[in-house]
Amino acid sequence: MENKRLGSVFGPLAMVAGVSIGHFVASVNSNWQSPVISLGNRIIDYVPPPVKKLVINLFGLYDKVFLIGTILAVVFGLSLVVGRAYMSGKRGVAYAIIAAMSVAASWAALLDARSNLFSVVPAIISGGTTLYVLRWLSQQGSESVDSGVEISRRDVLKAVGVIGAVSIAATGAAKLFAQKASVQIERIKIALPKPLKYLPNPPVDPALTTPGLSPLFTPNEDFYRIDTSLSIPNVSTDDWQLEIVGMVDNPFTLSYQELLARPVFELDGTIACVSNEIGGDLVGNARWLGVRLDDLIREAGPSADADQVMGYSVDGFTAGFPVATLDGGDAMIAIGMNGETLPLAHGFPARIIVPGIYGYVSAVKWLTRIELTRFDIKHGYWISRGWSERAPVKTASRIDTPFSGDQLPVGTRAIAGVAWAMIRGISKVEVKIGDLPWREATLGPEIAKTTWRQWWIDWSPKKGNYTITVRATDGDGILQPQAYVAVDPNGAEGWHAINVNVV
Ligand SMILES: Nc1nc2c(c(=O)[nH]1)N[C@H]1C(S)=C(S)[C@@H](COP(=O)(O)O)O[C@H]1N2
Ligand SMILES: [Mo]
Repeated sequence: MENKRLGSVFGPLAMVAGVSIGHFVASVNSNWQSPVISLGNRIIDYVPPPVKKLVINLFGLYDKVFLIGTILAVVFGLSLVVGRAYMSGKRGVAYAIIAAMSVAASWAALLDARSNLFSVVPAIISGGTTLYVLRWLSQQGSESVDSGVEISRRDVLKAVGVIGAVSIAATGAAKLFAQKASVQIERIKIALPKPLKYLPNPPVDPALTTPGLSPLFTPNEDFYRIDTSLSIPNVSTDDWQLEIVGMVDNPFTLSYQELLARPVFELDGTIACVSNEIGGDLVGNARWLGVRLDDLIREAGPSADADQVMGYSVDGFTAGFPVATLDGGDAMIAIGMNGETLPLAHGFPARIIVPGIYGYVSAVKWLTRIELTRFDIKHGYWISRGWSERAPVKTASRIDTPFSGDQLPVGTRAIAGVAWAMIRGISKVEVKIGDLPWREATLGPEIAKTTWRQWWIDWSPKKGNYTITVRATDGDGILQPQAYVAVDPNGAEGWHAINVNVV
């Protein structure tokens, strides 16, 4: 095999070894991050909002897979160049590219929220490994060329390379999983405190008798997940703490045990993502358990000038909402979700839940700091990216069943769905089928004004094509606006309509 072609094998092999070693090294310290993940996080930070939107639209929930895939593809491309340059004697080019990649990964690591100077270690070891393996492979390669038993030697070499790389990657992954598992085990062992007063048991769920209707409470496994984090932060409660700081007279810090020792209450609350399109499913309802946020802030003695409560995540995400929201509201630091300790994906050990405000300006997961500040001083993560500073949840309604595009047999069925207008509540839902007048739907139980409400009507259609539209009226008697408004900058507006064919 000529040298350049050998380089096309050695370069990628060396890079695989480097990347997996970097991954592995990162897993030994919970504040370090795999270089590929760090780079991905920086891309998420800096990519212009229109590009981000395009990717999310194109790949939906797979946007992160796409991002990581793209990074790996670029790394692979560079590794080809590195290998071929190295094997054709242009070692300087190979060294320069590897060094540049190490520097880029180090820079990405230093900008990680939990970084310190040592956070560059995985990136540097990653680059060093790549170089070392490349040199080693090229020495083996030249031996095989010299000795004239090229083919078999080369095959053995490949096998060694592949097996080595795979085993290293496996070790790294195993290490990462082990770490995640330890936080999972810690989480499972936690005994949540009991609320002073339990909320009544939920009523019989109408979804049990209406196939296709969303359950009143969304199971944790099915709950939508939205965050900017490429890997779910594994936060051990041992080194977690919650600070209450900023424009307060008595800043203080709570450990997880201290947080659990405080009085807790239950809240039935629906949370929604501002990016939820009309008819979309970035919304869910849960019974949260947590500590009253207004009590904590009162204890800290907030300055009268502070008008914003800003939450900080361990991953650097921030979101702020008006201090005034606390008055008469049930904002909480949630530690439990639907009878379980808060799941890792939903912010373990603690997150903020503020009824009636979109998640991106309130619901900080993996919470570690609450700061009293001012809107004219600090902006949360999404504000500089073009989203509104204040974003109360807009009234919305959704048809869950039937599904748009369905072919349905003739017969009686339910048209059903959910409507929400946290914290105003829902007073009426109406359904329009074709040209017929609006029909008022039956409403499910109102367990709280902070939750969505299920609705349904019976329908016995003849054959034909039908457009079905839904609209809701909130607890203040205000009808959901009909005119379509896009999700940015502060939430979609418009009536959800579907088309079905009865055959
Ligand atoms: N740390 C962190 N918290 C976050 C976010 C994030 O990106 N990072 N996203 C917010 C947004 S936009 C929404 S809609 C909710 C979603 O909460 P869920 O994933 O539990 O459904 O979390 C909020 N909290
Ligand atoms: Mo969101």
